[in-house]
Amino acid sequence: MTLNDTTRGNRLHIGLFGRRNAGKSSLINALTGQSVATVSAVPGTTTDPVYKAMELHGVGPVVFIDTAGFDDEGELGQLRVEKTEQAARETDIALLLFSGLDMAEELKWLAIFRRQKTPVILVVSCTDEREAAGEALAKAVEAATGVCPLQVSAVKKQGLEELRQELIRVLPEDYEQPSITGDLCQAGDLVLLVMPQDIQAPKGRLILPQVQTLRELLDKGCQALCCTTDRLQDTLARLKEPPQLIITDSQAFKEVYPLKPQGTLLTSFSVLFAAFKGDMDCFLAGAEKLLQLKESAHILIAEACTHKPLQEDIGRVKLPRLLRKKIGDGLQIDIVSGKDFPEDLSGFDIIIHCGACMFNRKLVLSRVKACREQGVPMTNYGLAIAALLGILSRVALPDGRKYAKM
Ligand SMILES: Nc1nc2c(ncn2[C@@H]2O[C@H](COP(=O)(O)OP(=O)(O)OP(=O)(O)O)[C@@H](O)[C@H]2O)c(=O)[nH]1
Ligand code: SF4
Ligand SMILES: [Mg+2]
Repeated sequence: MTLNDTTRGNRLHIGLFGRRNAGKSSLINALTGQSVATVSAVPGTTTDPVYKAMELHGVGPVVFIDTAGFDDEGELGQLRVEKTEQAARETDIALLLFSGLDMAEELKWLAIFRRQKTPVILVVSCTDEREAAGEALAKAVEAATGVCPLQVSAVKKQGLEELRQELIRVLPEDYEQPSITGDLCQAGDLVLLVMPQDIQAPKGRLILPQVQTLRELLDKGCQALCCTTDRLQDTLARLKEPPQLIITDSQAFKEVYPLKPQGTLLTSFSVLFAAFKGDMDCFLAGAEKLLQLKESAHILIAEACTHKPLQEDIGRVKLPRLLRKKIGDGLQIDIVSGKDFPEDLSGFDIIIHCGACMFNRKLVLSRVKACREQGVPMTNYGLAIAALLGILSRVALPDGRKYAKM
């Protein structure tokens, strides 16, 4: 990605849901003005979710998610429905397509979206084909749901502007992306980023949390200075005044903390992402719980990246090593990556999540909700590492938060 791109994780996710052949892919193509999704009269054309990022006038950077029909059948069909369910968890606004008078499935999904407080726009699709039948279906949908659906034809490009207006109308109020660095720095502040360029950072590139933070600092009017861990001492010595804030990779907390000038705040990329992508209160409480775990505990590490495990990988090697060192060798540690996340969390004593820069906030919050409902604590890499190193109370948290022993 370039510094100009909005990463997928920071875009409004608009998911399209409906039966096979409801016209989901055709509607995405009509909305984006491009042929991004395969359309055919054969039911079950779309299998895995398809993502299409674009700039939607009046809404901003969005990503449309085309999904497999939720009425898919058979063993493979069931797997596709599971992927559609996953897509629903990251959907900020759902477009629910009604394509027939038997609407039991659609009503079931409407109830799911309403339960997870996802705004839903009801759409009667292919109205050009049905003409009068489209009217009748719209009336039936209104009678069953209490909401008047939009009537849309992807082929004739009718109803698209009304749909865009409706998307603007239902935009979640709290959708405004929170800031990454919050009140920890302001325009004119010097911020030092400590970024160890180890094997995890792909050659020639910076990892996403670093890029996103750097971009925000530039937008804020801060002066951003970067160095690797081994250059930190030298970099600080060259400065006339200490920086307002040091943001380090959590893995380097131990080396950076003793070098931090007095009065300079210290935090890490993934501590910042705990608030940006997740729920800081939940993650702080989770970090506290982590310190109370016994050696017999069962821990789940969830990493959003699906890259092949690397030698000194944080989620697979460094964090488990630190956990075992601080809590005990007997710890049972499982690791999941990407969108995989168990529905049943009851066997785990804690979930430790990565910064989730690749995910949108909605998806992380759906995991937080699942943990809360099942009474399993959850924290993230940065807070977990700070807690295990005993420096959590000295790490700066955004937006006036203080770590208070809970
Ligand atoms: N007349 C008319 N036909 C449409 C319209 N939208 C889609 N179709 C047709 O309906 C069929 C299914 O369209 P798709 O867009 O592939 O439907 P889908 O919901 O993505 O289907 P799956 O991927 O199988 O779940 C195709 O033959 C389309 O040409 C529309 O607005 N009007
Ligand atoms: S592991 Fe998580 S925080 Fe790190 S780059 Fe991947 S998605 Fe982002
Ligand atoms: Mg399709």
